[in-house]
Amino acid sequence: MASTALSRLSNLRGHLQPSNSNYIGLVKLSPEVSDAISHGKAVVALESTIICHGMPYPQNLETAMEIEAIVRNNGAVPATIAILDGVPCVGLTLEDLERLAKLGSQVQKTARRDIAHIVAKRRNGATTVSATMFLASVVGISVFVTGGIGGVHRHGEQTMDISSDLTELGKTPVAVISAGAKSILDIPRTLEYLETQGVCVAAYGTDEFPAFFTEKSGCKVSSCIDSPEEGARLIDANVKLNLGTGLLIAVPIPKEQSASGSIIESAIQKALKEAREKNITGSAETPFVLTRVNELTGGASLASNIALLKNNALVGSKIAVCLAQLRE
Ligand code: PSU
Ligand code: MN
Repeated sequence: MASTALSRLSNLRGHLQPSNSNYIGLVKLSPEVSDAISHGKAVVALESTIICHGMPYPQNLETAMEIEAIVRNNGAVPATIAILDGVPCVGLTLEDLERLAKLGSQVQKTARRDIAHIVAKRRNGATTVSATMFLASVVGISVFVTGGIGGVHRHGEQTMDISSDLTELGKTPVAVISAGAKSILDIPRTLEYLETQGVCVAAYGTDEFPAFFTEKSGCKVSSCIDSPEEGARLIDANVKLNLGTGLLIAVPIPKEQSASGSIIESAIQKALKEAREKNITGSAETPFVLTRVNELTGGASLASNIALLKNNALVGSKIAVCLAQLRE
C-alpha cells in the first residue's frame, strides 16, 4: 500500500539527515527514486561493479544507459547504486554514470566488507552484488537486476574463496535477477552453499540453473517461474513470510546469444590458468578473469554479456511492475 511505504520511508528517514528528505541514514536517494519508493512504484536496483570492472569504456557507459532505458520502458524506475565521494547513492545522474564509466577500475570494487571503509575515506566505490543488495534493502528496494553473481570459486574447498554475494543472499531480503553464475565458478558447490544459506533459487522458464554464457549448467533448481507474475508472487511470499533471506532468480541467456558457449569455456580455462600462474586471487580474481575472457574471445563474451544483461533488465522490470501491483 502506497501510504504504508510512505510512512515506512519517513520513519527510516528520521535517523540521521532529517533536514534533507532525500537521505535514509547515510544513503542518498535521487529525487526520482525517492518519489518512486514513497509512492510504492516499481523500482529496480542496478549494480556498479559491472560498470567499473566488468566492461571496458565506452561499452560500459552505453550498456549502463541502455539498461536504465529498458527498465524505464518497461514501467519501472532504475536505481543504479554506487558510493560517490563517500556517499552511498541510490539512483545516479548521467554525469555520475559517465564519471564511473571513465574511471573504470580506478574505482574500488566494493563488497559488503568494504562499504564502511570507502565511506570513512570519502572514496568512490563500485558496488558488487553483496554491497548493492545491502544498500537496496536499506532503502526498501526488493528487486535487483545484474548479469551474474559471484559464487564458490573452483578449488574453493581449499582457498575458501566464496563470494560474499552468497552470504548476503542468506541475510538480505532482496531478489536478485541474474543469468546464473559463470562457469569460472564451481556451480554445484555454489548451489549447495546457497541451500545452506536458506536461499530459494528459482529459474525462469526452465528447471535448470543457467551458467551465464550458456543456458544450462547441468544443475537443477528447486523452484521454476514461468511468468513475471509468478516471480512477483515468489518475492511477495518471501517478504510476507519474513524469512529474511534473499532470492536468486536465474534467467537463461537468450538462445541466439549462447551459441559461442564452448569458445568461451576454453577461454575461461585459459584465463583461470593464467590467474593461477600470476597468483591473482581474492577480489582481483573475478575482474581479471572477466577481462581476459573478453580479450581471448575477441569481444564475443562482451557481446553475450550485454545481451543477457538487457534480457535480465527486461524480465526484472516486469517482475518489479507485477510486484508493485500486488502490493497496491
Ligand atoms: N560475475 C559476473 N560479472 C560481474 C561480477 C560477477 O559475471 O561483474 C561481479 C559482481 O559485481 C559480483 C562480483 O558481485 O563480481 C563478485 O566478486 P567476487 O567473486 O570477488 O565476490
Ligand atoms: Mn572472493
